This record gives sequence, C-alpha cells and structure tokens, in this order.
Amino acid sequence: MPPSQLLLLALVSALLLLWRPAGAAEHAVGGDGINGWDTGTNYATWSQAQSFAAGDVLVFEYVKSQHNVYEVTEAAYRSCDATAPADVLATYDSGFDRVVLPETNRTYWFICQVPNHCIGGMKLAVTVPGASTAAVPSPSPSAAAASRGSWTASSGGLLLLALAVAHVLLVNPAG
Ligand SMILES: *[C@@H]1O[C@H](CO)[C@@H](O)[C@H](O)[C@H]1NC(C)=O
Ligand SMILES: [Cu+2]
Repeated sequence: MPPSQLLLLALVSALLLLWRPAGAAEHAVGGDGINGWDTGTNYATWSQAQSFAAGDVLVFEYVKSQHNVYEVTEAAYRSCDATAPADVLATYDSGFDRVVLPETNRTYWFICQVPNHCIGGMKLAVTVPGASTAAVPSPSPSAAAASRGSWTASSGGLLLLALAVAHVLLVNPAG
C-alpha cells in the first residue's frame, strides 16, 4: 500500500476514534445498580460530582416495592412533606425511572415518598446551570442540545478536511 493510502487510512481511523454521537448524558442516580436510589446514599455528594445539562436524563434504579420517586417543589423537598398535591410535580414508581431534565437554569427536587425515607436522606436536588453568556437570556432546551452537538459538527468538518487532504495526496502521490 502506498504511503498516501496509509496516511488516508490513519486519518480516517483517527477521526472515527474521535467521533462521538451528540446527545443527552444519562446519570445513574447514586451510581449504577439496583440500589442506586436507596436510604444509604448521600445524594448531595453524588449530585455535586455530576455535571448536568438540559436534556440529560436521571435514571433512578431501586427495588420497586421499597421506594418511589416524587418530583416535588423546593418547599416539599426541604420539609420532606409532600402531602399537599400542589407540591407534587410528578411521580414515578417503576423501579427504573428515566426522568428528563428539560430546562437550563433550574433546580429539580426529588424525594422518596415512602414514610421516613426522605427524612433519612433519600432526597436529591439537581441543578441544570443557566447559559454562561449573559447575551443569551434564556436558551431553549433544543438550543442547548444543539450546542452540545457542536463537537460532532466540528468532527464532520475535520473529516471533510481530511478527505480533501487525502484526495490531494492520492492525486499527487509524494512517494
Ligand atoms: C435564572 O433563574 C433565575 C430565577 O429563576 C432568574 O432570576 C434568572 O434571570 C435566570 N437566569 C437566566 C440566565 O435565565
Ligand atoms: Cu425510599
């Protein structure tokens, strides 16, 4: 194989290795496994170690008969009292619940509503930061998703560039 073709092969291989699909990250709450959402985990610590973006997905995994997931207001999160229907924004109880975080600049509040579990620490606050530039007042989730896809877009540009370079090398082989 001529050197120019080897170079082309190397370039394309490198780009394929760098290629990553754009898209939402998934966060396994409390770590992987069936006990990710339970009473023995510090969710403040877990949450601080994560970086959330609009469109990301929280995955709550737990023993279905033992726990549940209530998305609640901040007040209900702080008091661990979600008895008022107005404090409950959404409920999940499948044991494998996928919850999308659609908006930037927003904190989402979750508790387990089984008696005493929230008081025992089974509560999670997740903040999706706002846009870093003040020039964009309130980006839509789709705009945020598009900006997360920029790496893939630039990869596509790099691939075109590499193909152009390879084409020149193949038409005018140096070796
Ligand atoms: C973020 O939210 C707060 C309160 O909800 C609001 O005052 C602020 O203007 C928002 N910032 C952006 C960048 O949207
Ligand atoms: Cu629970």
